[in-house]
Amino acid sequence: MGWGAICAAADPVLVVGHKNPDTDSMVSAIAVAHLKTRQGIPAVAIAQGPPNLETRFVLDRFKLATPPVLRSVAGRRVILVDHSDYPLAPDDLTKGEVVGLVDHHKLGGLATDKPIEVWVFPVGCTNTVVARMYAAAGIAIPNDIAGAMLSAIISDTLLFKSPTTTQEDRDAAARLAGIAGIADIEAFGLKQLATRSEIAGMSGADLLHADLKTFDMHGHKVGVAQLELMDGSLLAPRKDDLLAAMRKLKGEGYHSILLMLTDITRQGTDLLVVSDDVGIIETALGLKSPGSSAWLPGVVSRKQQVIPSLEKAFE
Ligand SMILES: [Mn+2]
Repeated sequence: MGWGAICAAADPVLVVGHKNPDTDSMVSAIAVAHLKTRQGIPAVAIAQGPPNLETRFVLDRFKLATPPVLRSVAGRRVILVDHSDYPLAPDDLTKGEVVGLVDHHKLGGLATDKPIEVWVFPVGCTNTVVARMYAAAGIAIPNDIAGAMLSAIISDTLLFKSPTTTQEDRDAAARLAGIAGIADIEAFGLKQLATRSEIAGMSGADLLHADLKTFDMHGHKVGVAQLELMDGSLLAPRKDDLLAAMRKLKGEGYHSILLMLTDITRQGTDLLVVSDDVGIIETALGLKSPGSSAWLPGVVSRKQQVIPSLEKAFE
């Protein structure tokens, strides 16, 4: 083993969430890094981008340090959180060594040379899985991390309204709120989710890129972005602006760009589509009115209600 390898082995494990990090990705990286370090495996949280407005609110509220932006993991041991798809992972992930996975999404094609620690459960939030890891390890969750983990569950489940929500998410949230001293989860959650509506001053491109995930669907590059607002009508005047940003992004080799404008209060999504083949999107999602925009009642989850249908349609 050369010096490089010896030094790399002594470096802390990097814990990283997906590109365009959201609150769940950032906080699960922080919480898993803390747990691993407590278990005698030095680990640090990193991120593939800066925090969004909601995550900024959460990190400030619980006085947690912002994970540094680090997009290269070559030569490092890595724990992936909140994703296992290569397009969402650091670009040079295959030059590092994945030693763990903590997630609540479909498996995204991750391959490893050695056995790894895997914690993947079909629950509403990665931090619900992290809560399970702390319980299994018999390690207490610090107050500040518990508060942020509660926020991540609120974020991913849209305050328990998303169809991805499970009883375990609710139970974990209640326990975490107790540790963090949050008496009224509903009031706290509404205040947190309101930060998503701070769209004034953001350009169409900023809004599109705020929560954009890129997928490889059977050889087709498909981008699905989502904006979740308490009042979706705030975005109505921005549609032309958003469509222009989507057309521009599509020029970067995409087959389709979808933008979900999700209205948390009305529980539905206004879907904007720019595609080489609008027909395939319409068929996949059962859109009735052809065109660049359609209202999808009851659709609020990208992961559960949009991605699987798209994957199937592209097969
Ligand atoms: Mn998540």
